[in-house]
Amino acid sequence: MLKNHNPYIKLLCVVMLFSFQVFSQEKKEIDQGMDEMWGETSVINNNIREGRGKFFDESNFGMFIHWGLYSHLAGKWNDKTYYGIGEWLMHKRVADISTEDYKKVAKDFNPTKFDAKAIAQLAKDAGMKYIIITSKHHEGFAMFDSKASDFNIVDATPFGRDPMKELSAACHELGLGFGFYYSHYQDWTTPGGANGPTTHKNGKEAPFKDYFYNKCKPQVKEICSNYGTIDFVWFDTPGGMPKEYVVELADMVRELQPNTMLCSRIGYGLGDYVSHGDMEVPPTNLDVLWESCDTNNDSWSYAWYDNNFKSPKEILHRLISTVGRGGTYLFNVGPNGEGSVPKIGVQFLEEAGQWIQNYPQVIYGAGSSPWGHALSWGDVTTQDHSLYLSVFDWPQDGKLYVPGLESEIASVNIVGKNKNQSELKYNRKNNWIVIDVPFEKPNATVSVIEVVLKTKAEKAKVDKALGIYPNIKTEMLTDFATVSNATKNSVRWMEKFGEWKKTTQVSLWEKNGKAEWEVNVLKPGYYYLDLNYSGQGRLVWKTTTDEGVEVQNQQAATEKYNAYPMGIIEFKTAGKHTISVSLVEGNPETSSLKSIIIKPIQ
Ligand code: JFZ
Repeated sequence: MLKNHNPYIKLLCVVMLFSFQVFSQEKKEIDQGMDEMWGETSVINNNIREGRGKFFDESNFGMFIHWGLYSHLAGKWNDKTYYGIGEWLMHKRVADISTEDYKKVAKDFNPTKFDAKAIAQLAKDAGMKYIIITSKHHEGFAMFDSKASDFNIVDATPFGRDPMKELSAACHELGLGFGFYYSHYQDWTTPGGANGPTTHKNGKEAPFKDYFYNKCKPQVKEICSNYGTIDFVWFDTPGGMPKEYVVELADMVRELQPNTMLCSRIGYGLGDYVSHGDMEVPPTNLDVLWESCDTNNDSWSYAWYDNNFKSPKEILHRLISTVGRGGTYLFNVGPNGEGSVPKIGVQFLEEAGQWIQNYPQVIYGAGSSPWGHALSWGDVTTQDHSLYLSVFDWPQDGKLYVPGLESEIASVNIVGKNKNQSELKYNRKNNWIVIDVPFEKPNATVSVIEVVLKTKAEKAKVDKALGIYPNIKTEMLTDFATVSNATKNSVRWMEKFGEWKKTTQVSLWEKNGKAEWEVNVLKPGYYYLDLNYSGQGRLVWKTTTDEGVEVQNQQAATEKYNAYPMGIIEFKTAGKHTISVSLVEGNPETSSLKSIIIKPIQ
């Protein structure tokens, strides 16, 4: 199964394949339906940063677009709203629309407000380097001119134009990269497609190969032949697709578009980079080519009720942290049935883009954080000799604390200001750097401090232990804990349909079970201690330090993770310490620890 010996890829694969766990019966049923479809998508055999991989590796920010017939339905069928990811509306677990009824919808789809140039310009203004758009999603409707199937936007709708021709041209004109999403395994309206009709119109059985040779392969040939250079082909949900078909598809794409990048969701390790689909940034650095796809509100495709748009600051936070973890951020918008991108989403993207214009060095071509994880006030990206400290929570007391930085420093300055005005004073305390910063934040959204080192920044010498800061709280996830006589695993669950949440937790506590963290304390003294966990009834937890300090308390528990105050913990001396947590009373199976939080007392 695994030809690649990179331990991160193996770890990812193991986590993805074996750790799905869910909470309620109803959720379990739905999850299994969707899990089956994913297949083995976290494995790649290629990990190329030069040649065709260079553009992807350096861009770090792209636009994803989910747009199709479902955008016209907008999450509603027969006057009923179905909440969750809108592009799944037709599916039997959502509105359960028949193929016949769904095909009729095309007659009313007329996105006259679609303006390819405006969308490409939006991507460019947002600081994105390419666009990847759905050419055909699971429901089978082609958003391009297709000879292989007349269930497409040119032949089946009053619109009659090929918007993909317009968008690919607009991207090429603006110097943006361009790529297609294509659902290669699932096709819910085509005989033989996964989750689609199992017989042809004449009643004859429809095997997968009929869909593959009549539609999938010819359509992929079309998208790889008729739209100029394609930088990405983003296949999705390989599920149980037999390997020989995936190989045949990959070979054809490589021949038609030798410079295209394939994401891992093609299946069988045939992709060039790993795609994470969790709508979130992983906690630790990954040393492979990878991307995190995320959406600007809750659904991927347009839904009439969904206006929970991520703020400009949230967009920047997720983008910078993704780059800090060594990845690329693919951020989705969902144009509506008329073809336009919802206004709030546009505004927030433009604001994020204005910030990036002032801080391009923080994003483009930037390397990962030498800490390997986020810091309590923000995150770090690197370029040559510079560490860029992006501060999301600006300190109130004029001090920015940087834990464990052991490399020699040439200078520290505020980015975005005149060089000689912006140099900052700093001093070393143990292995921390304490930077004197202005009380007023230099940038209203995200301020950036540049630490110029005497060595290459990505390879800076850093003590990776989590810092306990004098002026900001630190949440320590169980991802960073060493666990003994208990089980650490990754759990995923859906909230709204198709909206995945994920966390690492420690449960199944045995005798002497504990989760232990190594921390780096700058200032000795008292701190508040909270524990974040789920469980049943009331639980008693005990937290101890290497200095013999003990905090034990009882609090309530619910099936959702929640943070509860445990009391005050004391560090008697500065420097490295260990903190360990164990369960004293409560169901050892269901009591699940997610993180511990240490807060300075003010
Ligand atoms: C898939 C699609 O089913 C969905 O409609 C959307 O297009 C999304 C981008 O991709 O959903 C997935 C697939 C894989 C994961 C999560 C959602 N995953 O591996 O975590």
